[in-house]
Amino acid sequence: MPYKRITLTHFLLQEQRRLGGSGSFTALMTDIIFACKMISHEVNRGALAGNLGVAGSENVQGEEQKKLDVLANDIFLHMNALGGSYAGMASEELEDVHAVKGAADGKYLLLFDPLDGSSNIDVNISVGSIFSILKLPEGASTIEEAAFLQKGVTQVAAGYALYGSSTMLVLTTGNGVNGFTLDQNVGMFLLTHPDMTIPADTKEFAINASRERFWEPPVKRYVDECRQGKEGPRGKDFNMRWVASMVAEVHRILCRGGVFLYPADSENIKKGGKLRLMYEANPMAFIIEQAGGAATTGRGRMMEVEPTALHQRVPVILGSKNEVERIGAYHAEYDAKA
Ligand code: P6P
Repeated sequence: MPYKRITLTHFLLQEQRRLGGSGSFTALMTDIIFACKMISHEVNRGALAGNLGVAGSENVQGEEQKKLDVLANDIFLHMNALGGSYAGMASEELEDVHAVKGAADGKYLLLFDPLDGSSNIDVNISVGSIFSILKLPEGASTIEEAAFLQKGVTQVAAGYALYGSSTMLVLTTGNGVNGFTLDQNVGMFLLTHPDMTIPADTKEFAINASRERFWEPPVKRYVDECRQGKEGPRGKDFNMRWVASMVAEVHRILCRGGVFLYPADSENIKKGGKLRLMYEANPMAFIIEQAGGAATTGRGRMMEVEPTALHQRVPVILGSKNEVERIGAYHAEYDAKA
């Protein structure tokens, strides 16, 4: 019975009482919740609202922006400035950090990818928003890039909204992972996936196989062994998935296990990899670890990477713990022989 479920707002209030919080954390999330609801509405209207297609501009990554990329970014910036919790924000869509005017008591920083996977929008495949919350460093008087360059282990909270067959918001505050589904009729996120946990083993891997010619040998070894199935060294058959929307891949892994790889390769290594550390890899790593999985660069824990630039890219390997550790071992064996 839907009215028997707990709302995200009540869940946050319970968390706040449990943690003895002052209430600022619930306020932090309130703005994000509003932003995700508004983006969900715009994504769901799609062509009817003239929201499909390109915006005719490029972002800081040199990627062509979709209309919904720009709209989602504007929604995140506007809604999350209203509550006064955030002293500053950083977005995949903005070159520089964004100081929030008038946020005198803003103690937090918000980093986000407002619409991840936007190449899927025009073909009606799931997209999502990813967010990460950091504390404003003590004594930071102005909002500069340096204030945002904190390791993933310092995150206060992280989450994503998935605009799929249903709209879901998945969140961790460092005490496990919980999933909430948006009831469009009453406009509330309701707890539907409490204490999400990733199985340590899996038979499903996700990688963009069109890049095989660029892969490093340890990645090629791992994927080849999976493809050999039960006749091969793994002794079991594997399935492959690739949605080209990280939020959708991570959600699938949270729901049924799996491993996601976007490794550094001979073509993207010049840029450090494909995915961005601060607002894609780190928030997803926090969520994955809190659900009992693992998240690495292939050569070290993701959340221990020392950031050097706001938009820096990293190799990403995350998901079922035993698979991620196996891939790490293959990298270590390879490096030892190099
Ligand atoms: P490719 C989307 O652009 C994204 O940042 C991730 O969401 C996704 O996993 C990846 O890039 C897809 O990359 O090379 O398959 O287009």
